[in-house]
Amino acid sequence: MTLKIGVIGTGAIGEDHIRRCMQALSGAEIVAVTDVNLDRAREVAGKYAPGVKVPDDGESLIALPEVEAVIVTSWGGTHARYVLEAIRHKKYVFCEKPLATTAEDCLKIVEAEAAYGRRLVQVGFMRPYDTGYRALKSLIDKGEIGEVLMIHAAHRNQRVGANYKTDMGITDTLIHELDVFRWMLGDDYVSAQVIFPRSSSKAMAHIRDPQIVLLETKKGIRIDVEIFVNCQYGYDIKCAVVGELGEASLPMPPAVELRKSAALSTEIMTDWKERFIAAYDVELQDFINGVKADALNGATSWDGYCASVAADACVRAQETGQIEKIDMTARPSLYGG
Ligand code: NAI
Ligand code: NAD
Ligand code: ISE
Repeated sequence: MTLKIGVIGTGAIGEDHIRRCMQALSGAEIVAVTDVNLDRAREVAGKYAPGVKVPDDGESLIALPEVEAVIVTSWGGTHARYVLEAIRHKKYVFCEKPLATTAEDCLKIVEAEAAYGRRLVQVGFMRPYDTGYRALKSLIDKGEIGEVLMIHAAHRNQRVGANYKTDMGITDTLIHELDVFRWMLGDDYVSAQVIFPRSSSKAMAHIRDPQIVLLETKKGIRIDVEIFVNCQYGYDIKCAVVGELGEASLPMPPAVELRKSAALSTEIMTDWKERFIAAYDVELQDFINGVKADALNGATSWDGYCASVAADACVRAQETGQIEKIDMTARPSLYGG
């Protein structure tokens, strides 16, 4: 059986996921796409899925009888309403991160899914599907570096567009770390603080960039993450985990070593689409297989909620300059509570 998917939001990652479903993965086809910019939706459909339906809005797409599962790749602030609508229609939904831009909206999704009684939602946190993070987690789980004490991490983008705001450093960018560290450590956060170093003159005047986020977990692990989204030189994701017996670091993606002009160099990627391309492929194939098996894997609505509770605290910390507490509601039994 070929899974029939509808996609809401045909921007950068929406287009890439449509290409993925039509050309790289197996067992699925795109049958409908939409975007607030309908011309953009028609353009992307014409490129990868000519002839598919292009309904006027996300709600009409979700309601189409032939759409068996939905992929939400519109802007973060629109995710909650489409995920809730998909749950209302009892349809499986893959929602790009963040699940919603506030914990309050994530909780509405958790409650709607828990009331339905079965998982329908997979959140697009792809790092747990990345071979580098998996190797790092496996080494930690085997106790190779003893108990984890600290993590030093950095999330650098070459540059961001004019619509990017300082809080998006948290809700759009840091959200990946907030998710992947919970998964890697099997731990939850208790507090967050944000520190602003001198701002880069390469960042637009309306944003503060870089920023440093300090997190504390229930086990007492301390994590510092540098968010620097106009670093100029490339797309660079770093993560060093320090334990009682040693330090383990996220491997760089493989790159040719070039010896030339009395220098040794390796290329650094500039595009997030390329950096995690294999992880996106495995993640979305896992969604397709999960829908067919009626058993989803990957990040749950609860994981999306937990990341957003921490993100909310970080955004508060940006404003107050204080250490902000991170408190979560009780975990519903659907998610192992
Ligand atoms: P984008 O701006 O390139 O594309 C978003 C598209 O959604 C635009 O074409 C826009 O017109 C459309 N859109 C906005 N509101 C809509 C609505 N109400 N209904 C239908 N369409 C709507 O943005 P990009 O980079 O593709 O990001 C989209 C989402 O994917 C964001 O939530 C972002 O956080 C996430 N993302 C995830 C990545 C990952 O590594 N997992 C990487 C990049 C983005
Ligand atoms: P699992 O799927 O049994 O999940 C373990 C726990 O981790 C669950 O309680 C779940 O809620 C939590 N979790 C999953 N994704 C999370 C996330 N993004 N953030 C926070 N918590 C998260 O354990 P697993 O075998 O480690 O698999 C994790 C995912 O990776 C699965 O979806 C699995 O299908 C996939 N996977 C990928 C590969 C690969 O080669 N890339 C190999 C095996 C599994
Ligand atoms: C973008 O939305 C992503 O998810 C990228 O992975 C991240 O690096 C970038 O900062 C976000 O804006």
